[in-house]
Amino acid sequence: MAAEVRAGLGARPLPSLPSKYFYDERGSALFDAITRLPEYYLTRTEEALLPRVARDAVRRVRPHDLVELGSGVGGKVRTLLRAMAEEGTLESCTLLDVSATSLAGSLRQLASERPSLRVEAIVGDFLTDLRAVGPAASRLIAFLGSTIGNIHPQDLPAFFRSAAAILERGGAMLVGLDLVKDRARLEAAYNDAAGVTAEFNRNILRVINARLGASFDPDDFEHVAFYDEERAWIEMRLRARRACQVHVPGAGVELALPAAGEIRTEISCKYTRPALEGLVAGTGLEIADWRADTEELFALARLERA
Ligand code: AVJ
Repeated sequence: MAAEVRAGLGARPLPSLPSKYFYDERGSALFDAITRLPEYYLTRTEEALLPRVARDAVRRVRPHDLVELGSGVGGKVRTLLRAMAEEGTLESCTLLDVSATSLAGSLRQLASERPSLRVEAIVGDFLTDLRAVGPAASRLIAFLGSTIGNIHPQDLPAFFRSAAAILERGGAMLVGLDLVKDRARLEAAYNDAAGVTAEFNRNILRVINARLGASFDPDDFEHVAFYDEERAWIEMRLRARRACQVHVPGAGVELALPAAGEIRTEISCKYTRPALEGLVAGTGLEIADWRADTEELFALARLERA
């Protein structure tokens, strides 16, 4: 963490922080509140698509093993497990998430709901720690909720290759993707009227304070979120309301920000089917199914191991 924060805050012209550090206990609760906001169409649209897509994927792959990447606090894993149980294929499940707290909660819930299920939890980063997931003959990976949006498109082919490496032939990954759409709709989802996203954004500074002894005052920072149409991503930043000098002793960093100086805290990439096809090509995976809602707000893609 110290090395990542040092590299991020040292970047010029735009210092940044890795978005995975939003998710301490408070950050995970704030994100959970975001998923229920009227402006945030992503979660409810995906949840409406998932039962059918899950059933079709399970019938096609017949997975004994489910791996959920970035599982968070949601109930999506239960929809997938139910589909596997109904088809009689369910044996084991691995959850991988950066938040030990939300993993503990999911584990407790799964243990009480499915006492015979073999469950494993890995505290880790899906970009670097997929090798910690052991082999399985017939596996479905779930990478839902548009979490893929946090991966820089440049890094996606390597990520797809590492996912292909934990799948046998016929295994598959279900990916939830937020789709390119009009700017107003996208920007509203990241600038909610109740200010929950702003509080979520500022929470990353509290996490850096708590874990690296930093001296950020979250009240000194204003929430910024805008759609970069050329890169097809929402970018979130924190903008200093006044000049500030921040110490981050745990990372050996001194950060001087001028008034209105910005820190990038997240990218959230928006996709089209052709854009995804271009990034999947040659990685050992291929798009086997693509399902979107009628408004084409969100899609679930099934990528199969070729
Ligand atoms: C959890 C990465 C899917 O990008 O929409 C929500 C995080 N950031 N509001 C997203 C987020 C601001 C979210 N993901």
